[in-house]
Amino acid sequence: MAFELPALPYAHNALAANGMCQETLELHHGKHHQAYVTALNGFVEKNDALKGKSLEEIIHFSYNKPDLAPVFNNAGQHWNHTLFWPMMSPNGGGIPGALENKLTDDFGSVAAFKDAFKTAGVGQFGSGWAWLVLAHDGKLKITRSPNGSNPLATGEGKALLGCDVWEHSYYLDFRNRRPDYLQNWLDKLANYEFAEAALKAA
Ligand code: MN3
Repeated sequence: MAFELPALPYAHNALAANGMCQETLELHHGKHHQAYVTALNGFVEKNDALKGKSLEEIIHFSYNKPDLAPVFNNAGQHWNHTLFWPMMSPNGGGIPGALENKLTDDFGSVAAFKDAFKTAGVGQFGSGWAWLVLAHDGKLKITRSPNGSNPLATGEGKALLGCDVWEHSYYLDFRNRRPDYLQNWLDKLANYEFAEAALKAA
């Protein structure tokens, strides 16, 4: 079974009023994410060791193996983007009560959580991701990862929110202003309902 591009959970113009325009989503989903899926399928076709493995299995199998770096990067990016779309919402930015309590317990305040997340995203040199994860000790934690890596690969915990800080994610809307993109993402785009549901399911 070849991997497939998942449908966007909203229209391409649904996030425009919140700071992510239609053209960004058309290119990011239809071209960038599709390219990762196509490349990954090409690698699987040529490598019997990858055939029949789930996406998660391929990520674990290829992590930290230099000869499989292109496989890892494309598999990781397929996993990351599959989560990224539902981690945003046209009604984003509102933090439900249980998650707000947990953020306050573990970071001191919602503002401190946002500052830490933003710092991670700004501090990721070059391309990558900023994450809110539920770590193995039961605490929420901020991590960042380069390129196609993610908390699944590193074992840092369960991803509750992930923000793509590759330039293709924000350049049309924010040009070079990554800090402004991250602040807007946290305030208006992030789907905290998704994060709370993932927290409760953990
Ligand atoms: Mn991307």
